[in-house]
Amino acid sequence: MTRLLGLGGVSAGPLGEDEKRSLTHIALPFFSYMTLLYIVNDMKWNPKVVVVLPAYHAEKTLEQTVKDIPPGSVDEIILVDDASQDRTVEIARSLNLIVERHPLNRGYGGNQKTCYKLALARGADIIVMLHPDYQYDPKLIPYFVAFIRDGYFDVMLGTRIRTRKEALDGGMPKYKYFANRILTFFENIVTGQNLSEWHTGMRAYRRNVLERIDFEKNSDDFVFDSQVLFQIIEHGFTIGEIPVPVRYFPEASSINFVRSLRYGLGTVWTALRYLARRIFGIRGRKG
Ligand SMILES: Nc1nc2c(ncn2[C@@H]2O[C@H](COP(=O)(O)OP(=O)(O)O)[C@@H](O)[C@H]2O)c(=O)[nH]1
Ligand SMILES: [Mg+2]
Repeated sequence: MTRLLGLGGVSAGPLGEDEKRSLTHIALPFFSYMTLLYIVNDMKWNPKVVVVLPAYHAEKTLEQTVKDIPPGSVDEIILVDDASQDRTVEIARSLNLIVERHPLNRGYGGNQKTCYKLALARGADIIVMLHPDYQYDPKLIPYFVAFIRDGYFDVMLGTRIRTRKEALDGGMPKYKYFANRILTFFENIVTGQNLSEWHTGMRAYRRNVLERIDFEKNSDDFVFDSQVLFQIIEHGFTIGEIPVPVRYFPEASSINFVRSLRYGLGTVWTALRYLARRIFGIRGRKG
């Protein structure tokens, strides 16, 4: 062995006392430390990441959405089709997604219930919910996952609203923007949170969140999303936010004014029930 470790220079032959000491004092601790680092790194949590796509008439946008999910960033992709009358299921199968189909239309909340049940049954550790309408940027999925995997938050929300100009220039209809701001202000006051928006469609959950909250009790309609957030807060889970660029185009936004209004009123009702539980300790259906 070349005696590089020796203090007295490089020479061949048996090790001297100084060199033996260097070996035991420097080389051994160094290699033990490196081995330990390697083992700890290897033991780091390697969660099973499952993306769920609650789909309804998504034939035009599904492929693009799936293609933008960074390769290697997720383990499985599940699509639940809510009895669409277009080629959503056919395209999903051609993309090798795990596909489940509702024989009858159940609604957006009902669709998510199936999504989460399937993801949990398949052993998902982190579940990312993404609309297959190519509205939210799927390339950001690894950031959602990292915050949960590294223990910062239990739930991550993608926020579309940083400035009014950006949201409106991006194509968010004015009435949706203002309704979102007013509802979000109200929901923050009621819960003591400081979320920039409560109505995003891109979210990620740690497994135990979905196991603990009773999402099955929630509505089958859009208000499911609001009910889930109140349940999450009631259970004391932490929520983080990530800015997500969004696109608005006809296929990415199908909810009309009347459905939005119903969603808004349902959200206010959910918030009031939460408030009543907090103030009066009223027991009842959570959400
Ligand atoms: N399951 C189900 N999903 C629906 C229905 N209507 C819309 N969606 C889905 O709900 C999500 C949000 O709707 P969208 O129109 O994009 O809302 P917006 O982007 O907030 O204007 C989309 O992924 C739609 O595919 C429905 O009747 N049933
Ligand atoms: Mg949309």
